[in-house]
Amino acid sequence: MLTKKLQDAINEQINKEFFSEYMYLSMSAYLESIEMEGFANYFNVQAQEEHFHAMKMFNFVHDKGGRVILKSLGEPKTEFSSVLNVIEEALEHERYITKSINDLMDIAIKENDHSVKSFLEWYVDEQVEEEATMSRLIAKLKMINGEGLGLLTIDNELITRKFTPAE
Ligand code: OFO
Repeated sequence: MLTKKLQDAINEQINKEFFSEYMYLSMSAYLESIEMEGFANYFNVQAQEEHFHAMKMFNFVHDKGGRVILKSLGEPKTEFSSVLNVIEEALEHERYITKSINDLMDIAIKENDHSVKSFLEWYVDEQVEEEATMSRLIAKLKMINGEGLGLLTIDNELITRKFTPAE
């Protein structure tokens, strides 16, 4: 069983993970609109990862005999000023999600629920990866001033990214 407090907090996090999916799809759509096919693919895969994050929690709540309550998703931003601007906003979002996962872990610790703590470890580790990936992309984009042949080269590299569910 989950305490009401933990169940509510996990449901909030499920909503944030689904919103992340929606937000990254919106970024992907913007990138398609400016012919950045590789970056669009990158965020399409990112959206699939967020769906996986949300569903992993969704299934966990059920495994614990809890109740998932889905809420409405906010409207994602649709316009950006550049590819670099997209990635910077994505990194800012991932930092917000990291804080949210940490806050959730704090509740699990206070409620002394070891199974939730163990479950959330995966998300704690995943957030390190999420932030690192975005930071590296930002660094590369800054090296090439976010434009020209360098931008096309990175765009070409990102076209091969595929979704591989991590356990
Ligand atoms: Fe689910 O990690 Fe990104 O938001």
